[in-house]
Amino acid sequence: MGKNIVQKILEKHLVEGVYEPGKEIAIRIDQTLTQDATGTMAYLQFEAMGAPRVKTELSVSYVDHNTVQVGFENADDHKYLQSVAAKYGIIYSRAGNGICHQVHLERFGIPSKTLLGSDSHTPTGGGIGMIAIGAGGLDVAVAMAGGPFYLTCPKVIKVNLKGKLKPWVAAKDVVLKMLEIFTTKGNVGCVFEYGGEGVKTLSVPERATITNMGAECGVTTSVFPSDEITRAFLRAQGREKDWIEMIADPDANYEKEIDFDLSEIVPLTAYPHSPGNIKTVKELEGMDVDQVCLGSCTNSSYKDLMTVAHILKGKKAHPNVSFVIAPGSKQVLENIARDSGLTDLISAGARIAESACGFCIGNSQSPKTEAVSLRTSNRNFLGRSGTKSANVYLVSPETAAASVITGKMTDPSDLESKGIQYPNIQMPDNFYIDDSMFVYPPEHPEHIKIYRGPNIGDPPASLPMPDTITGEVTIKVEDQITTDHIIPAGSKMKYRSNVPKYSEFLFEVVDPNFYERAKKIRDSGKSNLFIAGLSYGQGSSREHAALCPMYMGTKAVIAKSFERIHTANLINFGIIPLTFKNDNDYNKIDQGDDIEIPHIKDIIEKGETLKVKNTSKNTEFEVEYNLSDRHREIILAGGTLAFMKNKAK
Ligand code: MIC
Ligand code: SF4
Repeated sequence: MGKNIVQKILEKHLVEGVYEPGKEIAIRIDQTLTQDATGTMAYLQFEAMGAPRVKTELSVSYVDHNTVQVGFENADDHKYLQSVAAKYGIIYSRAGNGICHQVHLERFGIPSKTLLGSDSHTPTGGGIGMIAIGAGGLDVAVAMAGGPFYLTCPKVIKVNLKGKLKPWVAAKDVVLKMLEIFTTKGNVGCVFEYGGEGVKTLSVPERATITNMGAECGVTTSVFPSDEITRAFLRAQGREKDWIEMIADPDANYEKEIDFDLSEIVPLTAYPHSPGNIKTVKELEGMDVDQVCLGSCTNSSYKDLMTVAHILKGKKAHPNVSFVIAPGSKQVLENIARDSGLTDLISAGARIAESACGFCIGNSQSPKTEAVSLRTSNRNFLGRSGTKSANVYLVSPETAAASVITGKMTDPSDLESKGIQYPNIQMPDNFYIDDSMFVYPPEHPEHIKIYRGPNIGDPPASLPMPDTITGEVTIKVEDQITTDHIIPAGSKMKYRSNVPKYSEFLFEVVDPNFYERAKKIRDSGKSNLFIAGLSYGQGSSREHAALCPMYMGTKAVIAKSFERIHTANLINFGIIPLTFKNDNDYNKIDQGDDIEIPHIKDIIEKGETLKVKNTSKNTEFEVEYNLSDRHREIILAGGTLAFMKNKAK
């Protein structure tokens, strides 16, 4: 039986277990990436592990999230990251060089390698034929120290692309269609592998848009073959030597296969407040638009920006629309400047923001109250834009451009009736390349002192699992609670290195009184317990969604189901993810109920049935835990760092 791409790459990197979907395996990681918002904690944890230098083939530390620098905190963190990178053999990508995923694709991605990144959109690298996976910072720190990455051996779903996109339809519309088909839940443990004749019609940045937003479906990663198109992209990046062919065998086996006709796709949008809420643009046509934001790691490539530049050439942004552009990288910005696209965009009235995450993470360009904001980014969760009452719609660059002109949600194919032809931008044969914003580590780092500003605190220590958990339900939440609900980013993100301060914002968007209540419960000696519905912990890789609850004394979360990265983060910080055996028990428990989980330590050790007592209601229900032996030991020790320390003794 032939092999698919996922199997080929994973088997080559396997260090523990056997390749069998559903079973835990461990793989060697060739490359890592971190970004500043998750990076500070990842490197503090890396330092705590005591490794003298990173052991990967390549590790890069990007600064792209917290670049607004209101106050000293961000700049302090940047300096810390730069000094750590120099000391431990990591390439440092300075603020202004661009968004980690876009830059990594351009300068470092290599087909058939493994990449682990402390950001959920690391699967962008799948566009170039890598197995690129998002994880919590602690898992990335372990990989940098030479440890393997543990994951559930994935079920591979083949997406057979045929046909060709029509003019005015984009890769963004393809992945929005994927979200309509697969939704944002129920895909944990799967990988999307793209194949078929249609693959040849998509450039690497288009493929990367599709793999990037696979994260919104909750899959472990998505991957495209590495073919002649990949080779041409690497050649244009001056890196043809990095190319290697990576295709599935003709008789490869898959868990499931779906056919996907590119020529049938029409412009789509994800309406508030989930990337899984899909409608056609036509259905919403005519809706007034207040803001249009172009950029983010999903759609900020040369092709994206040049397409918009050509559509807007000689046009002006509608007076009611605030039009913002954050180019994905310095390379993109420089190339569109050299090819005159930047002039057309500025002339149309674009507000040019830094090459960084910017608006996407809500740390700038928050829209007005109740605004309609059209964004080419990947997430439209409630409050993520920084304005809770705003309504964010995710769209393609083409739809964004059309709506900039009209001031209304507009299907871009309507532009033809206004005399605007589809630009059909081709990828350049050679990009203008300047790597001067990377700082390479010295060979002899002995003299380097790590800079620690007042914003940097030590990661809090966790406690082992107690014999019995005695706690109170601090909060009961519904289905599809994202990490943006659990701990907001945006303007609060500057406290990532200061866990006590950042914890004050837990669940802020859901319940502003959460922190005070949790503090009272913790100070009374009880544990804070959370109850949740389906797909808890969707979205980002931010480990603070587990780390801050750990700091508040949380030892267990009970949900109907969990998402992959968040599950791993909970375990890393000694919090046990429990699922209801009977989903109906969710309805029988309320916020404020006193809960006891008797003999939890003993029961987990023995792998026996776990029961939860609701002492307020005098009821009892069963919960399940799906832990490998290694997970079990980590949970009992109180988290991965404690587990590693115990092992080293
Ligand atoms: C996001 O898009 O939500 C982020 C901000 O990039 C996060 C990482 C973080 O919270 O720092 C992600 O996607 O993992
Ligand atoms: Fe940055 Fe947005 Fe991409 Fe996250 S999704 S890495 S915040 S651009």
